[in-house]
Amino acid sequence: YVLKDSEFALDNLVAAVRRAITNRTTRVLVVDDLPSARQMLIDLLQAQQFRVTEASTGVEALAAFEEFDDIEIVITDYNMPDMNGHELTRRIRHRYGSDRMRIIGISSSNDRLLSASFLKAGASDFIYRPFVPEELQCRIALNVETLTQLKQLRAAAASDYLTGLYNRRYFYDHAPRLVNECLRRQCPSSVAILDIDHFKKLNDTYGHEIGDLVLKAVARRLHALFEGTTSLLSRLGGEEFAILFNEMDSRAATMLCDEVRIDLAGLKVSADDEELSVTVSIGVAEIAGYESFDNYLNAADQFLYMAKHNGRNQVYS
Ligand code: GH3
Ligand code: MG
Ligand code: MG
Ligand code: MG
Repeated sequence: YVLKDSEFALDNLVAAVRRAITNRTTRVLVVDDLPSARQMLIDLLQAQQFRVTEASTGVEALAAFEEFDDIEIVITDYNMPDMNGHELTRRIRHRYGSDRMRIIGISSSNDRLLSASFLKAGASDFIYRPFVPEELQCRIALNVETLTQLKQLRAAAASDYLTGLYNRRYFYDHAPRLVNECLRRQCPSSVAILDIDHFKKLNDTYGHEIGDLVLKAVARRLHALFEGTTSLLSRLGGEEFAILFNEMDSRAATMLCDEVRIDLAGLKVSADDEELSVTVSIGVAEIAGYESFDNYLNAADQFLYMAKHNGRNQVYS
């Protein structure tokens, strides 16, 4: 499950938890050349509310991944005419790790080594036919549970606890890849660092909890401003946020950042019986070539320093 850049990390967390409670959305791909064997699996899975896609050959199975991007569990037979279950497993594994795709081998062969060789080929599990339905159900449930736990871990690792925005780790993991995609298409991209002005004073005057309220309000507003765009927003830490602007040169990003600055200056945060407001300073750097991503962040940081030095509440690029 890849977190979409436009999605709010907190929403993903909620979705992951929701999916933990119900397996209704899990899609299972059933691969078996024998129609009756396939149908038996399908009936069992559908009785359990899984969405099922079927394939009668390895080639059909691989094609199913083109059609459905939500397959998370594959149950595959061993003996099939075009490619056997091991080969299919290896090919699927080549594209999807076991943290995103669970593959369960199944066979009526009495070769006792088949289970081990399936696991070696990359399968997550194996079932010998004939099986009792409960065994299939338990093994599927365990594999769904593993996937759900991994999703929750990924969502938690990607999101900032206070604001629910993507965190620094997520930003550093994903921004360089997005930048390289832009550069490959010869599109410009820019990166900005936004920092709240005199935030320490706000903390000192009103207390840390009010400071947190303001941080959350700024984060919520930023999220609303960038939701559904191709920009990647994150909280780097403290009162600092980073924004990657895809397909935007420094001029466009600077103009947009100035609108953001003005918008945030108009934000009112109710705290006790006061209405608080803050200003922000922003440094913007254009990403011009395949230098390390850190260099561009440093450049944005330098511009931020200049915006502060020049009196704050401004954008510098
Ligand atoms: P400048 O205009 O130069 O940016 O000044 P500043 O006071 O905003 O910057 P400085 O780096 O001196 O202080 C940042 C403050 O942010 C210090 C720290 O206590 C506070 N801070 C960092 N993280 C959090 C947080 O999660 N919650 C709260 N309430 N405060 C935080
Ligand atoms: Mg077969
Ligand atoms: Mg600050
Ligand atoms: Mg700061």
